[in-house]
Amino acid sequence: MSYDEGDITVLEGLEAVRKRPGMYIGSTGPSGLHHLVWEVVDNSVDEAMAGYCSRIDVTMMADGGCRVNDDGRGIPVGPHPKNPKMSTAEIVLTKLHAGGKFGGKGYQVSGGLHGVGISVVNALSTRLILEVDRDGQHWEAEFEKGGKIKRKVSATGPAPKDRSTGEARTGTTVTFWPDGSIFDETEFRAQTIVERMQIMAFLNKGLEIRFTDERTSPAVKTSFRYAGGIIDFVKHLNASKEALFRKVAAFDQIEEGQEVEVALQWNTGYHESVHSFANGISTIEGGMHVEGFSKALTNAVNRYARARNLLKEKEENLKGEDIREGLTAIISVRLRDPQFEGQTKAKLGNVSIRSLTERTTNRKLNEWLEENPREASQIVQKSTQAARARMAAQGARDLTRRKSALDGAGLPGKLADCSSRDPRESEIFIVEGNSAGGSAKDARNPHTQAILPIRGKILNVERARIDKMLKNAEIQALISAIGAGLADEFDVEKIRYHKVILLADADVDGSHIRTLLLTFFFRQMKPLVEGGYVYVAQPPLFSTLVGKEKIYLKDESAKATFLAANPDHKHEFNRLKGLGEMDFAELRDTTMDPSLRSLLQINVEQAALADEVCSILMGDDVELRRHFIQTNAKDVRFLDI
Ligand code: 0RA
Repeated sequence: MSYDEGDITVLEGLEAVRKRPGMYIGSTGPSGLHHLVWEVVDNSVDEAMAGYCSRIDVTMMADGGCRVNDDGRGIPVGPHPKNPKMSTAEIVLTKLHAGGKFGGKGYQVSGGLHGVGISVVNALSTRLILEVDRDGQHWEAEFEKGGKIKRKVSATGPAPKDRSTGEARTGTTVTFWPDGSIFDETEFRAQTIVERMQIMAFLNKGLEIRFTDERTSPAVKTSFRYAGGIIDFVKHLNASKEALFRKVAAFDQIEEGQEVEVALQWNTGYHESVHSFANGISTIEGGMHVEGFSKALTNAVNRYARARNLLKEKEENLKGEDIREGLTAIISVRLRDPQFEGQTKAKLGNVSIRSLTERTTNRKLNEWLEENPREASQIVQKSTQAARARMAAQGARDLTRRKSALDGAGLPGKLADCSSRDPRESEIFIVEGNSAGGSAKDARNPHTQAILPIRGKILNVERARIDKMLKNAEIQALISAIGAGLADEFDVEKIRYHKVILLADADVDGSHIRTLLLTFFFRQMKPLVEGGYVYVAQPPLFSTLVGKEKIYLKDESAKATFLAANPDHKHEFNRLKGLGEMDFAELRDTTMDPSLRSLLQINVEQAALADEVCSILMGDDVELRRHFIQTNAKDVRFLDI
């Protein structure tokens, strides 16, 4: 085969991709590997956005390949206008930056890997097969070893006929096998792909995206198609929550090749869940589109509230954060040349989109509020409550701060503190119930071990507003004993103990209180969990005598192991009752003495799970609760450690 000048620059281009794959796909880890799939799918999505494609099939093949098939017009196969010796399709697959945007009139905007094109996928594959149905013919080409052409584009027969219309079909199929000498791993993860395909289907109204995993037997099939687009996305996100009202507000606007689409609905919860996208790429750091939206939302709701006298003249404006409490929103924009900025390149920097999003939201949301007065007043009411809670919380925080300023005077009465002032050697036991607290005080080492008894079940912090939570005596005692503030103001440098140990019974109530406390730490003192300062004590269930020595066995399985190892054991097993009933020696030897006890260090995943369990178990949605307990029975029990 002879190469002309054009061919040589092509090979040099793809060689550059192989030399520095990170420059094109971010990394050679799992994220980079999946980027290959996104790139190919994005090309089909572009074809759908242009109005010519209604279905995309993504298949993970048993031999490790990935196939993406669409029913678009098919990549043009004829000679390329600027290089008539080559097929356009061949150029698309071998030349960098020759994606769908050449020729001018192709696409207005494009997703893609910020536009790197399928040639990057070809460069990073050991083999790639292109099939095109177009002009009544079926065309094929094959590439190997990082994009070298093996079979030139040629017609291999007629295009298959559409079953219902009898007409020749059109479309593109790209099948590729990622190069194991480039990627750390070449195995695609089904869940990663399914999640992304669902989001793509939400963002592209009416587009059907099907996923088949042929690596399992039988093959697993999933399919997504949303007639409502991002309206369905918002409904989906709110499905497990209680919506404030049924309607979803939605609007869009196209202007000078830029497009913005917004859908929003409130739920009765307190979290803000605003998701934004630019050309189908998630912008988790937000950016100009989110700024414009937030500003206009705050403005529109305040203006409405003033006009209807729902907000009195002397009252302050509602703050953005008050209005966004319980808000679920999708902001999706499309633009020609997206600028991704920020630490993880996930923040949209294009200033022009801020103005479009802001103007559109202002005008359309205003109209929506006028047309939906019942819902509008519910929004204002919820925002007003949030504002009140915010002011009350500020008051409560100021109070805690003043108290701790009085040097130690803020320590709760119930706390039996340790005498050491060195946090590194100090421990605090948070003990369920006063009687258990009493035994623990007897069993402790008063120099390094502090005891804080707490009574009954503390408030469920997930569902209570922060102001209510701060009024709770148990929570107040906890905050001042730990001594490092809370939420945004929590300063892990100030914690008074490097071990915060939860000590509760091994029964259902004990498990419940542990879950609640972990939720509180996860939500309000996250660095405490992240730093590994939170522990769960694990008092044993059994004791028995070996000669004169009392030994302890953690649970049924430890008991079984012990019996298997000591078949002649004659002594009875004593089932230890609740903490309150352990005598002081039992408590000391099993739970408090650092050389004998067993502690479980809690990590963020465990705390997050507790938080999730809490929010679902305490939620109002009975169906969801039942479903969760059924499907996660193991995890719920996991919290019974
Ligand atoms: C360039 C021009 C045209 C279509 C495409 C590219 C195209 C590319 C891909 C990649 C995957 N699926 C695709 N479908 C189409 C338009 C050609 C025309 O005018 O017919």
